[in-house]
Amino acid sequence: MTAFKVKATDFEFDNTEWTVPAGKPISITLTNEGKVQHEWAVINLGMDLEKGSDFTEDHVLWEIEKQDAGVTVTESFTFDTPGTYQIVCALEGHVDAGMVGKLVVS
Ligand SMILES: [Cu+2]
Repeated sequence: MTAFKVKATDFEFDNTEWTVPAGKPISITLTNEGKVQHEWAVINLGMDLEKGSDFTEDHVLWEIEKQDAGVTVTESFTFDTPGTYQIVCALEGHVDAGMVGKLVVS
């Protein structure tokens, strides 16, 4: 299984681009090294946010839900459709503070 790790701090991810194969389960480990809650959400293709206030739950293809400070979780998901997906932490103010990235599924 393809696996990668993401560290979230206040207010960025330790990487801003990840590349994974389509159609295979991907294991993603999120560690929150910040002082406030963070999440790692994959936005549906064609629905990229320009600003955080544009966000609704309808934007989310899949996410590792918000985690408390100090917590590490591992979850897995299969991305069936190739494309470049926007990644955000959609908690209020975090997109605009810089918690964005992209996931390339190829
Ligand atoms: Cu955040």
